[in-house]
Amino acid sequence: MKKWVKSLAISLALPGLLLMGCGGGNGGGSATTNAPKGDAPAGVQERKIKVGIGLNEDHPEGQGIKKFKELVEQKSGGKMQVQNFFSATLGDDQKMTEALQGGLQEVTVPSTSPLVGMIKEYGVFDFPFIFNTEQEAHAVLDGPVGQKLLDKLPEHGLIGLAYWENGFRNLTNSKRPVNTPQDFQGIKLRTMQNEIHLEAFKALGANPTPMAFSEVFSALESKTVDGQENPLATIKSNKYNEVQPYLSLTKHVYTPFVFLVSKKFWDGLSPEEQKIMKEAAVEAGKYQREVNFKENAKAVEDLKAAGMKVNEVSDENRQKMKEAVQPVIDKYSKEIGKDLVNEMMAEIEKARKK
Ligand code: KDG
Repeated sequence: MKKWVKSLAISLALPGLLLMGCGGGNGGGSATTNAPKGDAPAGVQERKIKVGIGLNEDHPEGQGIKKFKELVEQKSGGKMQVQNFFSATLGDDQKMTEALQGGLQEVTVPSTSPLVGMIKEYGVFDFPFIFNTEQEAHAVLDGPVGQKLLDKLPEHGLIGLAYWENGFRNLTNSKRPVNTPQDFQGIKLRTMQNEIHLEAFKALGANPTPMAFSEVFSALESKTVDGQENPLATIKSNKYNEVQPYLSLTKHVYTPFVFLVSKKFWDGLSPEEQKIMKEAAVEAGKYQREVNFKENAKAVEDLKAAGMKVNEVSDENRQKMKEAVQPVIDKYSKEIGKDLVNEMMAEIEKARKK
């Protein structure tokens, strides 16, 4: 595996808008640039906040937690100090989420997919081919459906403050371009640890293997698996082009990130400190979505320039893929609850009409 230079976290931030529900390695070292301690608002005391993500500092999510750091330190007069850790320095999503539940870490921002073992309703975001645009996804996440799912976190020792954006997932592999469902046949595919993804790719004829994100590059390099699927910004940031000749623009699933805070930590904060955390998470999330959209828009050309053979999947073939996975969507719609699924589909339809 190419040695990554795990750089130190130095965060950036800008003030933004407050939206309800909208919604990564410094080599283990702490940020070397902390906002100077100024006049802290009343009700704010010295706090240390460890933020860990699986993605790299150069990824839009890394940019997002750097912005979060600056916003929190700015709003608290430097009293609330954020320490960012990138590239799974603090462990993979599951380990960091458990660390929040145990009060050993304060913040992580994983995809919602690994949470479905704990909260099955998050599986609605793993249904393939239900969103056509980021705007549709934001309408669901920032509306009543997204909030209902955030409301299920506290009973698991977690507080969800905002949804950030991982984005539309695309397929890379070392075997062939994938245009039709038949092209998936026999591809050993790494997936997130999420049963809907596993069953959907089996229905398409692939041979899926669940695996933590931090193990993906070495599994591709050693040919343990033939392929993986992730948003373009992740494919680029993690240099999958070095071990994956083919990129197929399937846009098969839109994955959100969810900004998680340890409930043990959260419950010890004053109302003023909680307000600072919430505003910073939402404002940084708005910024992160913008950065992510721009990065994903330019990543295809960058990955082509890096040598990947890129194929667009036609609408007709995406429809055939959707038909192949429909039985999986039907099965999990029943398991999750048709009311929530129907509410989400209605939100999508409403967004489409705008
Ligand atoms: O910590 C990084 C993961 O949350 C995110 O990249 C998940 O998309 C993901 C994957 O493929 O594991």
